[in-house]
Amino acid sequence: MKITAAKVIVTCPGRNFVTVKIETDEGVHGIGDATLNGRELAVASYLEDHLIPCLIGRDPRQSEDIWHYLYRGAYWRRGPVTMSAIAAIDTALWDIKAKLADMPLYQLLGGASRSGVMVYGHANGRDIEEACDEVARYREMGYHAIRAQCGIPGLDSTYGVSGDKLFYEPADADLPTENVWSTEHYLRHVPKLFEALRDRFGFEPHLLHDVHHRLTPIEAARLGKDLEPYRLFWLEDAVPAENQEAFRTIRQHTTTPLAVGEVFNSLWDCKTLIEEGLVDYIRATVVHAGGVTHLRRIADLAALNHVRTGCHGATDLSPVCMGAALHFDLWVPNFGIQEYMRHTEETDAVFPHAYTFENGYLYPGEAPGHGVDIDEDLAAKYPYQRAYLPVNRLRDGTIWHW
Ligand code: GCO
Ligand code: MG
Repeated sequence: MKITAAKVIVTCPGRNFVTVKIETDEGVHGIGDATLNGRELAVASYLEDHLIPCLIGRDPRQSEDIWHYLYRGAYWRRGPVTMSAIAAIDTALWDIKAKLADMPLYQLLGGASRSGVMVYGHANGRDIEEACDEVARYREMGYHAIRAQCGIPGLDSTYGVSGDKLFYEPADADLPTENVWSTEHYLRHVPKLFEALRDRFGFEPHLLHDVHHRLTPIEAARLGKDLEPYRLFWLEDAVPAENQEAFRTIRQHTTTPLAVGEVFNSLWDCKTLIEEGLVDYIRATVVHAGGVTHLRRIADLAALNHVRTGCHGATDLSPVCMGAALHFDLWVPNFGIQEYMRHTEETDAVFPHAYTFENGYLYPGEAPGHGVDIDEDLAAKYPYQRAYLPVNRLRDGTIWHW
């Protein structure tokens, strides 16, 4: 069996997505997500100019060998562009392999370890009251786990708070927009949000919060402590995580569970965090962490150290990534939770998929492969549009983490 053709499809049904489609001499094709928010064309070029020429003629069933060929063969290892490109090919190859076996991907990985995939949704409001009302709306939709963010008095805008509630989209402009940040205002306000949420909803719903890398370790330690009475499911991305050892400071001071890793692209990015038990949930996902082949290695190391998975699932991860992630989630023994930000109707139409939502759970479906395809004619109607994530500045103008 041979790979006969492979191509990259860039489409913008409301936001940009990069998809790889691999075709074979047996008529079976597979697709993989290669979207890297705000840097989409770099991955498209990496695929078209550097990886696809190496694929033609290879046996698509040798996904393990192809992964190492692309990873080690480049000499230049890791990094988000490289790993998203490898991930897309790997996802497409697993899709092909499962279709050949006439099985949903989760069966090929080892079968279902649970009946459904618990997901969390995003509730946000301009103030505490609006955020509480949004959490109520998610409860009505059936969610058992909800991430809560709210506006901070004294700041015009902040991460995670948007006008369009269901389809929050941070990559919002042709050139980066600028937000203003104050750690002091934020640290004073966030505990009040969770106090109000627990007062209104009790301790039954899982509540999560994303700091989006904005604190220093000692500030994060203080926030974790302040939030302990409200029993968060997790506190996410408390500090930028290039320096894994920095989490030791946070860990020494608080029992609030910690999640990290949506920007990680390899096992090496989280090795110390996992081996020292410095976090509770690892957020790496299929598209940015080298595909199913590499993500399962991360999950296996995590399992040895009591760390569970919590795959990133924002709208910039396409339905193709979501489909593959759900098969992974249904199988992975140390599953924690899956993020689920809904895609727009336009996006869902371009990517017909087998997965479904019911009562707070997603189900990957029983279609052979990962269950997601691309309507190429429809995709062609939405040309690429440059879009950037915002940048963040302190009130004196200093560039800060976003
Ligand atoms: C999340 C993330 C996203 C990111 C986005 C960047 O937890 O869902 O932080 O909102 O900002 O995916 O591309
Ligand atoms: Mg996040």
